[in-house]
Amino acid sequence: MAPAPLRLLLGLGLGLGLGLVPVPVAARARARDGPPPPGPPNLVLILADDLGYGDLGSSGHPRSATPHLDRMAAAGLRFTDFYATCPLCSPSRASLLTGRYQTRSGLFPGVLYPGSRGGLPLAEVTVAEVLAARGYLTGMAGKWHLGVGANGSFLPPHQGFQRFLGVPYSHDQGPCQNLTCFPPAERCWGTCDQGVVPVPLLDNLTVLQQPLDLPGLERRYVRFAQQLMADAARLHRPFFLYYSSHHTHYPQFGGAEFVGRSGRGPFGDALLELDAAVGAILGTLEELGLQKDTLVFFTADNGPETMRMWRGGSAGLLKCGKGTTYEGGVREPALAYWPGHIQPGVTRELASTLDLLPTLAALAGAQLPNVTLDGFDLSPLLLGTGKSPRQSLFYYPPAPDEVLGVFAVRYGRYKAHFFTQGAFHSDTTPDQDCHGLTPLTAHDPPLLFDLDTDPGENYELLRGGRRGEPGVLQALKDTRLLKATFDALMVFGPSQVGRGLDPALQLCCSPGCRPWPSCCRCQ
Ligand code: CSN
Ligand code: MG
Repeated sequence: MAPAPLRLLLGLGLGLGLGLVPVPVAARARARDGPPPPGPPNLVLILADDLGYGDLGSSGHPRSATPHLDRMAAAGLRFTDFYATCPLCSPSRASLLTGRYQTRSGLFPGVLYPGSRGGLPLAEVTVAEVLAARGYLTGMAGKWHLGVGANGSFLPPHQGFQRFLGVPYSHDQGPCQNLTCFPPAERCWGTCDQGVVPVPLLDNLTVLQQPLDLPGLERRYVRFAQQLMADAARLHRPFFLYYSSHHTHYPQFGGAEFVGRSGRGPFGDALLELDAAVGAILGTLEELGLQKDTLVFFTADNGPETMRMWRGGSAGLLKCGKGTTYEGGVREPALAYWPGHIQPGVTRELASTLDLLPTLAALAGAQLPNVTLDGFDLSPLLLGTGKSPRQSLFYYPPAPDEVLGVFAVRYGRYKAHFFTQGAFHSDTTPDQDCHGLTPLTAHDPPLLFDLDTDPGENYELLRGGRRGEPGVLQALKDTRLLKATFDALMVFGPSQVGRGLDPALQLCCSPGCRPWPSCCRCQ
């Protein structure tokens, strides 16, 4: 039983309609007009890596070549206010796949490394498991970054994915001077991580290549995706494809037909190859006649790594990037495309990667797991029959702390920063607030911004001329209450990253070879 002050807070929070408790998911959602589709829809979730809010043609980048994503944006629903739950990879992906903040599953602090003992706990229920239980053929291509474990016990085949082709972590988490990033023969720029095994490519639980061939990687992923879709069509089964590209994470790479073609340098070339993969997936759906039976959703895991300068992404008009709880760290492009079911348009409703599991489950008519979910069913928003139930969003830093709690709260148009901290990933921007040497700072009262009139978080409300506006003091009260309530209710799971490293857990294609780890090489 919660203590009396907490119960009061909770009552107030719920009474104010602050939306902390997910609404029950309706049975199968249907489009308002037209006959319902013959069966559960196919679901394709495409995730980019370290892609910024300002990186797509449709989000205003003057030199990005993203014709297929722009086509998805024009013919689908484009979100302006869509958020990841953490400005780093492993925590963000844990939330995406479970519909729960990463603090619950223990995916913190920072990210997993080759040899990490931890991983996404098997007791967590992933969206792949939810959909597999509903009869979906499930497959994943690309970057996992949720653990390897002894005998690969944390890998995707143990988390609901019936087929897997991909890499267990980031492609900079191995010695990349051994990798060819830009064909015909240019080596990677930079050195990446030393003293660990070369980065492996896995076919389910087996090492297929070590080190992986980066220029040929995206093409392999596309072929895997096309095979999965064609097999499902032949078997008359609905499918769930999680296409988790390494683009546009450092170091940039691309197939020969993309290098030098974008007009935006190595980053643009990598993005061009990702865009072509999206085009190939949409093309295959068309060939199979599945376009109107398939929802394709596109977003990214975290904001741009500006420390890579012109080789990194762009948050556009948003402040800072990867590693920070400013908007640039977590607000992402997001597109929902489903011809005949989702009307073309733009939505300013608040939404998050947390909402994907409940939304996809609703569309599939699948059972929700019997756990605390932090996501909401957005299917009415997608299908044009309602609004987003989400009113608030909580921002955790890469290393969350039970005492400090969430760093920032978004409620409606307002955002309050209770703590801010720079990040090395966000170095080199002109704004010093973003940088790695900018220390953790508490703000009381919080820094308050109106994201509708000031998405760049430039003009603080309480210390500026807008303190007297009626909404401003109310927003201060609301965000304080939301933080207190949310932090009091959050239960941190044991830290998975904190379980440390066991070098023997690093994947090696020739176990027992010497000199380890550089001998782990097989083609
Ligand atoms: S991430 O990038 O995996 O996209 O978050 O490749 O925070 O220490 C982040 N990190 C390697 C990385 C290390 C990454 C870190
Ligand atoms: Mg990332």
